[in-house]
Amino acid sequence: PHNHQHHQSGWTSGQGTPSSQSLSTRRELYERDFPVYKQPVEVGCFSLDSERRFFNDGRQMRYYVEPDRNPHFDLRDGYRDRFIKRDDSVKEKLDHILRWVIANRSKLKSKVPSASSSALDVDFVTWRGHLTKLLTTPYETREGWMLAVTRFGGTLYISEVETESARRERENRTERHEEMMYWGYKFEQYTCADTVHALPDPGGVVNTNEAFCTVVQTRLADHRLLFSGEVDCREKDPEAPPPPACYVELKTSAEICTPKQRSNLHRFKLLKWWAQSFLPGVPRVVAGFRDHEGVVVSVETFHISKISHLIKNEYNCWKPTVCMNFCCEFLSFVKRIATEDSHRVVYLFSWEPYKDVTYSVHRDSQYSFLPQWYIEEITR
Ligand code: 0WD
Ligand code: CA
Repeated sequence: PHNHQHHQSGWTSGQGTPSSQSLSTRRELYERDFPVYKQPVEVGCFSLDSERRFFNDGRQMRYYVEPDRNPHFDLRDGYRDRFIKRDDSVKEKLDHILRWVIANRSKLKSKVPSASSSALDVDFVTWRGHLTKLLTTPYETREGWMLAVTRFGGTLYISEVETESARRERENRTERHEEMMYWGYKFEQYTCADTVHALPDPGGVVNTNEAFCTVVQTRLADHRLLFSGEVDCREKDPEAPPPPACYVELKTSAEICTPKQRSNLHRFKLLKWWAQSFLPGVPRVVAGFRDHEGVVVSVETFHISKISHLIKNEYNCWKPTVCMNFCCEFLSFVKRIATEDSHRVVYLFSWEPYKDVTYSVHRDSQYSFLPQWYIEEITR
């Protein structure tokens, strides 16, 4: 019974010409069988400390401590006096991932003897968060994106560029919004311990410079992917499965009081939660539901593998297969467009809601993002 649109591509051609210079994001074009997505394998991890220094190890890993089903966590506590906020005007681009690659390149080296020394044996290197944005694009109606792509040594590097409107929003956040951004981190502090045997310390300082990131390898159809994502914590049970299956993603969300609110959680928030955790193979999200005063009043676990069933009864709901097929087509589009292999060239892919994905090409521009130290190290 599936599906007459199987071979219809999202590539459009201007004025009937056969060249395909843009990519449609219309949902109907991507409703077909789920593409092959190999089980993600953790190939390494790294940590960023309280001063945002990189370490090629898991020192910032934290351990999940199951809270009471109905806790009373005050998420506003410490916002004024025990909060050190990362400077989000500093754009780190792919730098941390590239440092990891340099430190671990033997794990990624091409097995083809004739390949150049910079060959990595993957097609794409990026942040998990950038892939999440691609997965949710067919359903996004508010925020566009810009992704810079450079082909270097045969590998395509994808790094986000902040849009004008995202910059405006960041520079004009209300005091309320600033505080609510803290709430998510505070919830982590209530539910995470620094060691297997310790307990959470809600009296400590929240420092958003600190991060533990997993690096995973997987394949989406014929696209070999290497990406990194920040992981909140892991199960502390020594019998827990190996990473990424022991990882837990933490979220906060507004308390649910009506069926309409539950429906909206399914239709909008679960899309983002599913996409973010499905990509690296994180099996569950623990959500803290908070009231308007920032007090967590209930906690619920969402298993990623069950989310597609949860949403099936929602009217006009998102579909995982549309997300994955769109991402896959976008990566094919990138491979087809970004052909010149040079660290000096950036192909800038741009998208606004209700429009097609378009691109422009930039040589030796402000958009170049592969650092000189990386070019030198990897071509050695
Ligand atoms: O340069 C950039 N434009 C970005 C850099 C955008 C997004 C992330 N990053 C970097 C940062 O170095 C950060 O350490 O990525 C790291 C996290 O990467 P990710 O896992 O690929 O990002 P994402 O899945 O969007 O976010 C995961 C978590 C968030 O948790 P919630 O529950 O809110 O989704 O990482 C945090 C946040 O806690 N986070 C960030 N941390 C630092 N910088 C950023 C950011 N820009 N965005 C989200
Ligand atoms: Ca989180």
